[in-house]
Amino acid sequence: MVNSKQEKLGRISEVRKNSFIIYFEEQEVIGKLRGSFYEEEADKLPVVGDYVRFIHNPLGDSVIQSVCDRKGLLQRPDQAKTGVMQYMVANVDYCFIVTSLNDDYNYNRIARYASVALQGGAVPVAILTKADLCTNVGRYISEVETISDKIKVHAVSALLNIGMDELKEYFATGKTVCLMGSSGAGKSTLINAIAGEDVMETSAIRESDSKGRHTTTHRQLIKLSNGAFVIDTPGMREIGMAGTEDGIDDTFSDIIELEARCKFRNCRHETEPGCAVKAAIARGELSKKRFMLYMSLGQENTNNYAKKKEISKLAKMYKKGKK
Ligand SMILES: Nc1nc2c(ncn2[C@@H]2O[C@H](COP(=O)(O)OP(=O)(O)OP(=O)(O)O)[C@@H](O)[C@H]2O)c(=O)[nH]1
Ligand SMILES: [Mg+2]
Repeated sequence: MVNSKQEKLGRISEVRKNSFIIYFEEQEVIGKLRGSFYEEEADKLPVVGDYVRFIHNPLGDSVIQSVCDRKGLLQRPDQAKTGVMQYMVANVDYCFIVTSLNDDYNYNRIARYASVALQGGAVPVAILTKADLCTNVGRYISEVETISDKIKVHAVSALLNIGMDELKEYFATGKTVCLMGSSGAGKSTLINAIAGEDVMETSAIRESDSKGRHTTTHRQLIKLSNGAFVIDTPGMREIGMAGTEDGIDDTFSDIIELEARCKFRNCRHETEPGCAVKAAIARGELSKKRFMLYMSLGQENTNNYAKKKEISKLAKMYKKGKK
């Protein structure tokens, strides 16, 4: 019988193959899951950023008893496209969508990340890095601002300390900032600049194709000296849509409002009369490119949902067959 008084509250800073690193009283302790954890659903297992209750063992492995209720969870479908979700990080206040102002910049990708962030309860903040290498920063900022009124945008150069002061408001005591984006975009460099010391390893991008070298290999939570938390993540090229319906709706909430004004409730915005979406496009109030993006993200999300249901049905049948 566990004496609940012995339980301590910590925060997961790293997930390893067979163990977890728990941030607790300014130190990091190694934790393992209590045995019955393995019967739980995958989304109940601890991820970086989770607050956990655990029995502290100063002499060896501590034992994680439970995961505290989450304020939010950032997730994505796995890259193998099997419909399985990958639970990335929990309890994030601000999701920095880090994009460098070179070939990495991609309008659609920022919208995808924003949908995942909003779905997971985080504010999406587009950080356009390497502003020192770009001559038309203003154009990029204006373009990102058109994606959604929910996205905040900043252009910075961590190397030349340009625009960095604007970011300080996000790193307030007790807040959690998670950085996501392509390898080589400058996520770890930005964290080092904010922390004022080299807490993360960084390395130059490849000269041949400007791509990063996947320097950061695992998700890592760091506590800054003022009590703010920051999570560095390995570079991701793409982020798929699955279970992201509310996040997409939130990103494109103006289009949702327009859809509600269509004459027919099931309007497909194609040939139907009284279509408020088409009228807004015709008046120049809604860009066709943005509307098409909204439609394609929604479609991808629906397809992945259908795939996930199909896979879980097959898995259930397989389990039954084995009994
Ligand atoms: N010119 C310029 N280079 C930068 C800036 N920020 C980062 N870099 C460079 O970009 C390269 C990649 O930076 P990292 O911080 O390692 O990139 P990352 O996003 O953490 O990459 P992964 O860990 O692989 O995901 C390094 O050579 C940095 O010096 C910037 O503001 N300006
Ligand atoms: Mg890195």
